[in-house]
Order: sequence, then C-alpha cells, then structure tokens
Amino acid sequence: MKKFITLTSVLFAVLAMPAHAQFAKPEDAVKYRKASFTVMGAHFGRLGAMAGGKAPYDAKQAAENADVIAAVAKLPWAAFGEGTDKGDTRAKPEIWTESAKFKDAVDKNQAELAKVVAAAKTGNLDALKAAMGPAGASCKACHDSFRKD
Ligand code: ASC
Repeated sequence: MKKFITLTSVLFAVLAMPAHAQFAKPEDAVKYRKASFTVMGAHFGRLGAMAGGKAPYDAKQAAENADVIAAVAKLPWAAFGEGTDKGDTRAKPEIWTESAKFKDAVDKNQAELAKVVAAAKTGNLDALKAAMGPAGASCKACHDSFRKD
C-alpha cells in the first residue's frame, strides 16, 4: 500500500510538471517543436497536393496522412515553455507576451485540422477540399502573427 501511495504521488508529480520540464534543455524543446511542425507540414502538404489536383486523389493515402496529422498536431504546443524563446527559432516574442492570442490561434488550428482529419477519412475528395482551405488559413494566421519570416 505504501509503495502504491509513493508511486501514485510520483505519477501526480510528473503529470503536474510544467510542460517545459518534459525536456532536458530548452534547445531540446525547440528542436522537438520544429520537428513536429516539419512532420505536420509534410503530411498536410500531401493532402494539399491531392486537394489541389497536383497529386492523384487516393482515399487510403489521404486517411493515412490524416492519421499522422491527428497525432502530430497535438505535439508542438507543449514545447513553447519558458526559456524556449531563444536559440535557433523563428518563434516571435508575441507567443509569450500575447499568450491568450496565441492560445486562440492554436485552438483554432487544432479545430480546423480536426475537420481535415475527419474529411480525409470520409473518402470524399470534395469534403477534403472544403476542409483544407480554412485549415491552411489557420496555419497561415499563426505564422503571420507568431513566426518570423
Ligand atoms: C502547408 C504548410 C504550412 C501550411 C501553410 C498554409 O502545407 O507546411 O505551414 O500549409 O503554408 O498557409
């Protein structure tokens, strides 16, 4: 029982840690979020190619790209913790000085990407096309406000 209580308190302590504590160093968080944006962009781009007629529409591939986006789109946001505004990053200071606005932009992006994921899984190209525009716009809105050129 005592061991259980100890284990439980360790688990709660870990869950309660600020996000940045999940990374040994701020540079690791920066690398991690950039890597996750790269993966997200690659798979969003593949869906974009299909939606835009630059690649043949393949419902199975669309669903597979959507699965990757569903998993990866959640990842970068925990990697904007304290001390991660420096180094090899295009993150603008506004991410931290206007954090409510940043959170809104992130929430909007998550919501639009969830629609893309759902649309990609319908097997219907028109549904995918309809979801891609607003999702791309929500990527761009965040880049315009919170990413250096
Ligand atoms: C992409 C990608 C982005 C978005 C953005 C939309 O394919 O990598 O970051 O679309 O360019 O405006």
